[in-house]
Amino acid sequence: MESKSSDRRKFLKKSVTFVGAAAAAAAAVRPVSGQSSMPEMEAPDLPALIAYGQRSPFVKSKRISVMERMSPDEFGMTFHVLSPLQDSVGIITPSSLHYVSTHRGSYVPNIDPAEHRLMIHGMVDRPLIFTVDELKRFPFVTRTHFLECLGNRAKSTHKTVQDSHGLTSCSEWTGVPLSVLLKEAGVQSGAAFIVAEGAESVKGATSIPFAKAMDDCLVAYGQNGEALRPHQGFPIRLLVPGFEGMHNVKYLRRIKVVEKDYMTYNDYGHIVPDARVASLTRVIGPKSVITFPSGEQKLPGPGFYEITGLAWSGSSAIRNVEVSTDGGQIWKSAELRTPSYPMAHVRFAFPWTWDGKECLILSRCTDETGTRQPTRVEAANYWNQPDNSDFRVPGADNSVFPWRIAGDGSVHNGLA
Ligand SMILES: Nc1nc2c(c(=O)[nH]1)N[C@H]1C(S)=C(S)[C@@H](COP(=O)(O)O)O[C@H]1N2
Ligand SMILES: [Mo]
Repeated sequence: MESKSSDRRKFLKKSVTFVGAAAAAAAAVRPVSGQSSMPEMEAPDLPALIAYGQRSPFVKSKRISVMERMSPDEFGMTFHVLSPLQDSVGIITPSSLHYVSTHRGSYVPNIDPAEHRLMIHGMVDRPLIFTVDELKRFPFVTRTHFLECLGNRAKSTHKTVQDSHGLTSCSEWTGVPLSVLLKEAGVQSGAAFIVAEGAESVKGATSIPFAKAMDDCLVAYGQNGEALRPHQGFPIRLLVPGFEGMHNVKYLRRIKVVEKDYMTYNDYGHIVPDARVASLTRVIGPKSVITFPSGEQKLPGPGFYEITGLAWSGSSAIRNVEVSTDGGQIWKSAELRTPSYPMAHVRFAFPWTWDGKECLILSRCTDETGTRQPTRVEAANYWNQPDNSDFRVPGADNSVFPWRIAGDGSVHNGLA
């Protein structure tokens, strides 16, 4: 504990140095002789900025933590940090802007990878313990996948798309297929689930069906071309493509092969009397949201715009996205502007001329299994709920979300 808080102080000190450098860089802009009037960037700490690149001081996009969702639970706190989707382009979330969901407050373990181990045991012939370097010697795969927290549900009080949908992000992950490691250990017959556990105090444990563990799960050490970030589980995390965020155990240290679904710290949240709800909490989506124009942005006036946003599904790739600019009466196909990978964000765009009148814009998607994202009315009907805008969709909320564009071009939550 001693060393952790002194590490945190060191970390804080370092980030202060960087903020200082960035501020100095912004202040020190001056015209360069002989070259138009383009200002030049200068920083006292230029070697450090070269060693590990930083963005322009003019770019301000940032994550925000949600005190509202700092939910006290039986064991501590859950801390949520939202990704600024309103500023996103393409499908890769920069690692520094990836959403964060961590139990026990904002605590992030500071793990020395040389000391870290992953143990695979339980119903296996050969219990195994791997160092991180040993894991890296196995054949790797690199795949693009989204993560989404079950807490990602829109409310009428949300102002921006960061508030309403900021608990999803998408990265290119590199790691070893979990199936390779499980085969190495020799799984015994009767294995039905795995229990995965993290190294920090609350352990972030979760139970995952064995078939999923053998299908496409990864023990990931790489994110967007470099090592995982501490907030994403450095040095290794489990990646369970398409499953609710909670199953993607960070700081992964133990996998136990077991004969049934075990109750863990995380799984207790899934004890629900309604089997229909329980069955909807594991696999995410299909889901989409418009990121431009979105809440608190403003269209300068009537004319041409591209409506753009993200779509994703926990069970396959996205096949198509439709956009409505009249509150859901007419739906037209949007264009997919990036490759559509299974269990990944895809970016859609919809060329549009705004006539300057108040309107409601929405998007909905269909995945490769043919499942279409439900409107809130469809979801309300399914759950026999009154169709009011603040009805809480049980399980994962993948309902269609509206933005209202006012006559002055300002954009507002369409549920409000
Ligand atoms: N060890 C550990 N793993 C964890 C968690 C945690 O608190 N501890 N949080 C889970 C939850 S609830 C989510 S939504 C995802 C979030 O991953 P991210 O913080 O990298 O976005 O990690 C999951 N894995
Ligand atoms: Mo989560």
